This record gives sequence, structure tokens and C-alpha cells, in this order.
Amino acid sequence: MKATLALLLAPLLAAAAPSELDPRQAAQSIDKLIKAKGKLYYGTCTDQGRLTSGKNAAIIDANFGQVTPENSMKWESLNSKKGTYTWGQADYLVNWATEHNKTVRGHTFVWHSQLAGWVSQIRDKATLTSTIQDHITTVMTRYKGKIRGYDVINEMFNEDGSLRSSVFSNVLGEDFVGIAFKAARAADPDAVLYINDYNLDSPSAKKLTTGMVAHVKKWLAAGIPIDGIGSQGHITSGGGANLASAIKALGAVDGIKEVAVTELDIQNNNSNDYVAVTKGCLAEPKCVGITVWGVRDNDSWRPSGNPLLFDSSYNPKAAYNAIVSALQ
Ligand SMILES: *[C@@H]1O[C@H](CO)[C@@H](O)[C@H](O)[C@H]1NC(C)=O
Ligand SMILES: *[C@@H]1O[C@H](CO)[C@@H](O)[C@H](O)[C@H]1NC(C)=O
Ligand SMILES: CC(=O)N[C@H]1CO[C@H](CO)[C@@H](O)[C@@H]1O
Repeated sequence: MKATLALLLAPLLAAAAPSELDPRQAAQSIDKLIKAKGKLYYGTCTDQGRLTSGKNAAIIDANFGQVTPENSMKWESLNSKKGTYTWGQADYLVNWATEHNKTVRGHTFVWHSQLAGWVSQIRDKATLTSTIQDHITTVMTRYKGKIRGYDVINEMFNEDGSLRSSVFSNVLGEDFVGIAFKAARAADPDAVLYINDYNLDSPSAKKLTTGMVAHVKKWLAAGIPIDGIGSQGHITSGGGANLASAIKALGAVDGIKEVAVTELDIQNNNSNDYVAVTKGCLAEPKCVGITVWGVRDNDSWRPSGNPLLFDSSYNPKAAYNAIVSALQ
């Protein structure tokens, strides 16, 4: 009886197995391949909602080695009311990463957008200083040993390289940079501390030269503990080679230990651009890895350009396979 049942079930099990074991039929993990080249990860962003729906968790587990919280660690998500922290979604992401042996990039502390309303209303230096310090210390203490590094400051420059107007720069001038990085270093001395921005996509962009590079050099000389520079990498078709050169320009900053592409998506998902960015990271010794900003095209924040590596039915795209070939 048992043998007969097993024989009857065998074809069914055989038919079911491939889709259960290999939900996306991609040939290779780009994370494993980039690690074999000495890098730390090929990652993606996600959060509880994605990890508990569709094939996202299986795809991330099989193909990516690092997760960045898409939204759950932004200030308005964690601490929208003064004195109250809401940890559920961020904890879910960190626990998932721990269980699946994935690195986490914490994202993000000091940012003008998705900021808690009560913080943007602060007008005096002492209160804003202690608010930044408390927030960074609270989050980093909770996740000590579980999060490899953080975007301590995000998007603080204008396109011309000047400081963006925000509650942070308006109340504290440039001082918020030192306040934030020093609080972060003290909270978890082992965490890698990043400054992150977008449109650092060309080595000659003013935002990169007179903005990021010139300021980071000055701040490092002043003893501010900045370890890494992140280039988000939200680019358009044809921009891959320029972003690769930008990675090199950021890596050339003395005293910076690492650089990373932190939010890559490419409008119209040109394979050559994905390959150029991947090779750009391989070619820059300080580049630790690449984070793609999402799994499937129609979950992207800019879905009209199909900018990601999996289509809306979770199939790996030509751009994914081109990265595999480039890494082999
Ligand atoms: C976890 O990942 C690291 C690389 O990031 C690897 O060296 C280690 O063997 C992995 N551990 C397990 C249990 O898979
Ligand atoms: C994404 O595409 C799939 C397949 O076409 C569809 O089922 C799903 O509803 C879409 N999701 C979004 C957020 O548009
Ligand atoms: C090169 C590449 O991967 N192109 C893809 C861009 O995205 C659309 C929509 O998912 C695909 O149809 C293309 O194959």
C-alpha cells in the first residue's frame, strides 16, 4: 500500500519539486558570484510586506546576500511620535536577515525626507543635537552586532554641491554631520558608517566633486568618523559607464575605507549598464558591493522603466543573466 502510494505520488512530487526548490529558475546567484570575486554582497532592498508576499523571500534568499530596509528604518517609520518607537517591521527584517545569513545595511538616520514631523519642527540647537544623538543611539544599540553598517546621513547635498536646506542644516549648519557620525561611532564602534546620496553618477558632477568629495575630505581631516560613501545609483539607460567612473572617484578619497552602490536601478534595464556598474565595483578595490533597489519591476518606486532584475512575474531578466556572465 505504501509502495503503491509512493509510486503514484512520485510523478507529482517530481513535477512539484522544481518550482518549490527553484522559484525563479535563475542559473546562478549573483551574490555568490560577486563574493567569489572578493566583494561582500550583491544585495537588494525589502521589508516585511515584500518578504511575506509572492516569491520575494525565496528570490532574495537564493540570489542576494544583503538586505536594506526599503522603508522600515526611516525616522518616520521607527519614531513618528516623540518618545515612542515602533520596532515591528524593522525587527522583522533584521530577524529574517539573521535567520537567512544575510548582511544588513541600516537605512537611514539623518534625512530630510520621510522624517518624523516632530523632528522637523525643532528650532533650537541643543534640542536637535540631543534628538539626533538619542535616535542614532537607540536604533544602533538595539541592532548592535546584527547590522553591518548604516547610512548615517542621506541626501544632504544640492546638485551644485552646496548643503541642502533641511531642519538639520538650517538649525545646526554643518555641525549636524559631526554630531551624527560621532554618535553613531560611540553607539556601535564596529558598524561601518556611510554618507549616502543620489546623482553621484558621474565623476564630474558638482554634487560629487564640490559636494561629496570636497566635504568628506574636510570632515575626515576634522576627525569626523566617516567610513564609507554610498552612491545610490538611480540611473537612466546609458549611464552605467559614468557610474562606474564615479565609484572610482569616490574610492579615491583618502581616508575613506569603502564605497558602495546602495540603491541601483536603471531605467529601461539596459544589460550593458548593469554590467558596467558591476564591473565598476569589481575594478574599485574599496567597492564592497551593490544593492539593487527592489526585486521585481512593478514593485519598484519608478516602475515605468522596468528598472530591476526580475520582471513582474518574478522571472530573472536578460540584465540579471548578463550580470551572471560578467561575474563568471
Ligand atoms: C554566512 O555567510 C557568510 C558569507 O557572508 C559565509 O562565509 C558563511 O559560511 C555563511 N554561513 C552559513 C551558516 O551559511
Ligand atoms: C505586478 O505584476 C503582477 C503580474 O503581472 C501582478 O499580478 C501584480 O498585481 C502587479 N503588482 C503591482 C504592485 O502592480
Ligand atoms: C535587458 C533586459 O533585461 N531587458 C528587459 C527590460 O525589462 C522588460 C520588462 O520586464 C523586459 O521585457 C526586457 O527583457
